[in-house]
Amino acid sequence: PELSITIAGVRFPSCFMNAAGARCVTREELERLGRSRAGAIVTKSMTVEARQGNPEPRYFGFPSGSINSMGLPNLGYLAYAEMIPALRTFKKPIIASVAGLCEDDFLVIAKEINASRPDLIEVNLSCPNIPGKPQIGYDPEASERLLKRVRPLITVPMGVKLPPYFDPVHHQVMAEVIRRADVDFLSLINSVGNALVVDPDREAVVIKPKGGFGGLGGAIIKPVALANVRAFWKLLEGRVPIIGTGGVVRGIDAFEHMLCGASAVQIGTALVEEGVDVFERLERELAAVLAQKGYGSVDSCRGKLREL
Ligand code: FMN
Repeated sequence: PELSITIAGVRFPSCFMNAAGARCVTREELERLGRSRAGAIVTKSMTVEARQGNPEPRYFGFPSGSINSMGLPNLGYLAYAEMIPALRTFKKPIIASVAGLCEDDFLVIAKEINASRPDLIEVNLSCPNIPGKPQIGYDPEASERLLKRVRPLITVPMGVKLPPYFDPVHHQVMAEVIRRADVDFLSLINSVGNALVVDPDREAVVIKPKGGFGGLGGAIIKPVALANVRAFWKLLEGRVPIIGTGGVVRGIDAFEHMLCGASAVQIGTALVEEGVDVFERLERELAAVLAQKGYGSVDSCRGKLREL
């Protein structure tokens, strides 16, 4: 079966790629993704200044998922802008993930990173906004204002990475924001925020920052991710391509994302846990699922989820 796909006119040699933040911070990690079977190279979400991130331990993996509070450790946008031309030699799309600690940061980074010509830009709205206000993605007015300001600065396809929503009204409101903002693709979902994992033996939290609170990833979040992919697919009538992210651990998980409407999938926790060999395994597993079900390509099963 054909596992290559196209998003916003850009061809991806495989529908599997890393999720922003998973083994994609340093030049060495980005080059390893380049040499791997990954269908794209997605950068760590970049901020204006380089950041060390939060104190360790700040990531903890357990059998059904992961929790993290990394604090956006990254090299700063100038380092990624310099690196992107060299990463082109790997002949796969490069997606620059843009973050910011305030709205104006996004504009500074978007302008400069756009000039370094990544193939696509993913604007990460799961970022802090004004203290006392929720992350930008949970503030529809702030999201719309930001996207309207950043859109004219970006000449490559612009995607938006959203946090999970848990209420149909929130899906509707954000789908309207996306519709009005001329967005070329969506990445859904970021980690399920502000969870708490407890180790009963040690009677303790498992990560150091924020008293143990952090974002969940991995198998346990798959139903939340699928719900968000499906909700936005339906609300936007399949007109905005979606990269499904959340709980893809086996090939069958990717197939479920595609049934819900995803064109491609990103791998976070499973990549952190398994390393870049995960891509070859996922391709093999998805190819077997598609072949067994008689689908000739990823494209042919997209959105085909049956309702009862
Ligand atoms: N998402 C972003 O948009 N930007 C980031 O910089 C980022 N850093 C992450 C770092 C780690 C260690 C992990 C585990 C996740 C990070 N995420 C980040 C969220 C992932 O991209 C992904 O949305 C989430 O983990 C769900 O996917 P999963 O179930 O495959 O882990």
